Amino acid sequence: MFEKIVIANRGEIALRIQRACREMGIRTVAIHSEADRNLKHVLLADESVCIGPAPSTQSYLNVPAVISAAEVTDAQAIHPGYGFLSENAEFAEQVETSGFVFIGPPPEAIRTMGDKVAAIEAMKQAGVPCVPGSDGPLGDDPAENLRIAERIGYPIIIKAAGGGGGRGMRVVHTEATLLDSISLTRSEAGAAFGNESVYMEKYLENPRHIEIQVLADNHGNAIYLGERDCSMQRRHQKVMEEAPAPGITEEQRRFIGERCTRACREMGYRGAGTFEFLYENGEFYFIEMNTRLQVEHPVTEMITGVDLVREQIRIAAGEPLSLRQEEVVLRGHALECRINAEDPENFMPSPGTITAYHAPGGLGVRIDSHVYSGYTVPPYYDSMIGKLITFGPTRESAVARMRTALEEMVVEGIKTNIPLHQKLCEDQAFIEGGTNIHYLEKKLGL
Ligand code: MV4
Repeated sequence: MFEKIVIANRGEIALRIQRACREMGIRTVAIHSEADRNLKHVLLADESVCIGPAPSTQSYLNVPAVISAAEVTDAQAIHPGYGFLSENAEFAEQVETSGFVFIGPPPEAIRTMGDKVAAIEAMKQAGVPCVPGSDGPLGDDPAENLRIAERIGYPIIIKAAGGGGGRGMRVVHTEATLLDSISLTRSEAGAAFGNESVYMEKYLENPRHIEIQVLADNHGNAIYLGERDCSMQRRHQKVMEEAPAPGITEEQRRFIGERCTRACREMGYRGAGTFEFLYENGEFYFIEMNTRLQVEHPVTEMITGVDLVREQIRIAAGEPLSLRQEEVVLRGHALECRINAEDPENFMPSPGTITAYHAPGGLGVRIDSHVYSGYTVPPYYDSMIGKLITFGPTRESAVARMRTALEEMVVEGIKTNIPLHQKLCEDQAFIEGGTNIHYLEKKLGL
């Protein structure tokens, strides 16, 4: 096992990774920007290295600076967390050519999944259900593109192969606007991702967003750890997540889970991964794969009892998965509210000093947060200041515990979206469960 790991991230996830390392007897190196000297995990780290100025392009995204930190501290591995360099295949490759272990999938898997056309092709090969579409990038023949759209049936969606997470897409309702929309999406994709490749899919009008968590090791083992429902979102930012997804049967879970793990084995995937699906009328349709640990991983941990960060580290060190598929047992229900430093009315970021902080607690309440009284939320990064996770034997009990915990939680000095979460916890459609990806935006009147 590794003796020392560099945590190439900040905030709550850096602390989450540090906690896993501590439990495993691994020393931690915190790397941080000039704005992050007072981060909780930096103060708790065995060693810390300042790698640059506040803007992330000059610190957390600076590949040579991150790798140098591993060199000067004589660490063996680098955990990228989520965001920043976590899905950068060139970074993963450079970590490995510099003689360190990248705690994540092989660079080649990151690269394949970063190209959405290649990702869909790999999934179709492995028998993972995908959205009916162009089966490859669109060419330049207008007549052919009109024929493809006709075959799929309107509405269709044009997506950039280099996009993902809601960037570089356009919905087309009639053939009148198809060719212009393809041209527009192409040029935007070229500018944004340096890749003009675009593809077409049937546009699903009212889907839910359900994702499958997988783990795969270096010994040919791959397991699925159930699903998460991430449909409660605004402008592609998830607001609340839960596991399991309301209404998904054991049969559906096994059907889709087995296809995901088969895909992992066929691709030689290694590490933690998430298969993202749209779910509509009882069917799953693959859209993208995330090759990193995700923000919402705790809801899966709560219902499975599996420490996903620990498994990531074990896998990267060449150890086998610590459990088999038959040992994955889903129990109870978990919810996660993302707590953001933002105005609950207009969603504007609200950085500043936290003058008072009281975390809720009790049975089935988990807080993953790096903040404390006196901590100043810097304006440079994501506005998420923590995650409030509740667990209970039933969805109802998890919701009741969430209401109690939100009421108990105190964050003063900055604005937070806690009032929004409180409203959601009283919302009849949320309480029933199973709302689609448009529900929150409609409720907010957007
Ligand atoms: C779609 C879709 C409907 N039909 N694809 C947006 C983010 C990216 N991961 C894929 N996205 C979508 N792809 C087809 N064929 C609707 C969305 C979508 C969405 C998906 C998941 C979560 C939130 C979303 C919000 C708007 C649109």
